[in-house]
Amino acid sequence: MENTKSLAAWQKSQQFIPGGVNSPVRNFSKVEGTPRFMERGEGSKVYDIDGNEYIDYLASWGPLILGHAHPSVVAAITAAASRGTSFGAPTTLETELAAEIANAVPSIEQARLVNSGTEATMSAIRVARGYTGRNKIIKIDGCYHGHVDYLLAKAGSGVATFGLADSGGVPEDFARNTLTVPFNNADAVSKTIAANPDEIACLILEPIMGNMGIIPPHDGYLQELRDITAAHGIVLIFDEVITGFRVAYGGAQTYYNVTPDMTCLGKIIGGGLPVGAYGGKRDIMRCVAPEGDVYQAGTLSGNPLAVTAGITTLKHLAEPGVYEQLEHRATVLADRLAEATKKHGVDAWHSRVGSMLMLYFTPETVTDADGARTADTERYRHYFWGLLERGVYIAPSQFEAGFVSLCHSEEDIDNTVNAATQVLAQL
Ligand code: HOZ
Repeated sequence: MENTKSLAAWQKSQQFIPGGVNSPVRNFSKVEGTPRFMERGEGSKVYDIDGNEYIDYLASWGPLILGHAHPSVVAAITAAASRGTSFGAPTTLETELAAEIANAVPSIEQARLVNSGTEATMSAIRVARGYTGRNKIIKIDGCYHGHVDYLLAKAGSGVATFGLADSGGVPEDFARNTLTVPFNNADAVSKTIAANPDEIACLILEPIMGNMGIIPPHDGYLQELRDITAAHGIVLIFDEVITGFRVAYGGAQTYYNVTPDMTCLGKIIGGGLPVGAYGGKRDIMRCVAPEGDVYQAGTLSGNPLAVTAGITTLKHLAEPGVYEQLEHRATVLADRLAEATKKHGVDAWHSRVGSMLMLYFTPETVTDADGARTADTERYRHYFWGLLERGVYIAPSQFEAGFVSLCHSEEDIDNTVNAATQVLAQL
């Protein structure tokens, strides 16, 4: 496969951008090779600057549930741009998006729109601390909540990909109030609360882990967390930046029927443009300035282009049958990949919830971050390159997720399974 233009582009980008990329895992260093520089996307496909076509399961790391350059999203953004790209003053579009989010997500009565998932989690935790008057927080080993200083302790995604315990540049004092426990272990949460009585402001987690591959919660785990946190006046925050509007219109909290106190969103609600949101019940959200004393602000927050892309995307997702179609396509893909690994005697654990999936190269069932860390990343590297060379683009890390969009056709799934079967035969 031709990649001379990507190679030249990467050599140049490395002169001016650290690692040549604006987000670490894009750099391909853990799968060793040249990152592909993308030129355009259309539906289920992306095209790099050398003219190669790929069936895309990265989906810009989750937002593109409608596929690339969806015509109505593009038309809506174009029309919005012609009216002005930013006002720094309220627009009715922002209320429309916040209202639709409140309508869809059980825990949200009010939401603040921000520019990224990182801003959403950082702000939600500040609100939880302001609301409770407590400092400590509990996070889950392997959950990734963006690059907030004190949330980089035992984080997933790029931090896990690069094998970092945490991040440089974060003073120990900043992370002192972050207590970490394993996923799918409610006892560990109870013990941590018991050891820190009346000191925990919030427990934040991805209800389905999506930054160590895909790790679903055990039956009853989220409800146990709900009960424990409620009993101790601790704010339960679901980071649904990945799962929001992905596994169900109302997110994982609808899928599992467990309602947290606060929710963080991003990705899909921006339809491929930068947006995040955090929200909760009114008695918590009234802590936010100017009503309350918890400060949070942003020049481009509620940006009309991003909000328009989000509203248009949500309108499509609200149509009947959408989530059934996603579930069906993803199930067929995951089942056929499982058959292929079995046929070729490759030890693999296939994880899937809705249209999110990951294949781990391990014979064990993965139930937490430690389990995910046992996966054979060298095998994943071979699998990744084998697929890329056959025109299938998946995350360049075992510790990320794959996404099926509404644009993936049966032919795409067939071609993907055929490519994977060839690669697995050679592993
Ligand atoms: N940490 C992000 C995915 N989990 C990576 C985002 C990106 O590189 O675009």
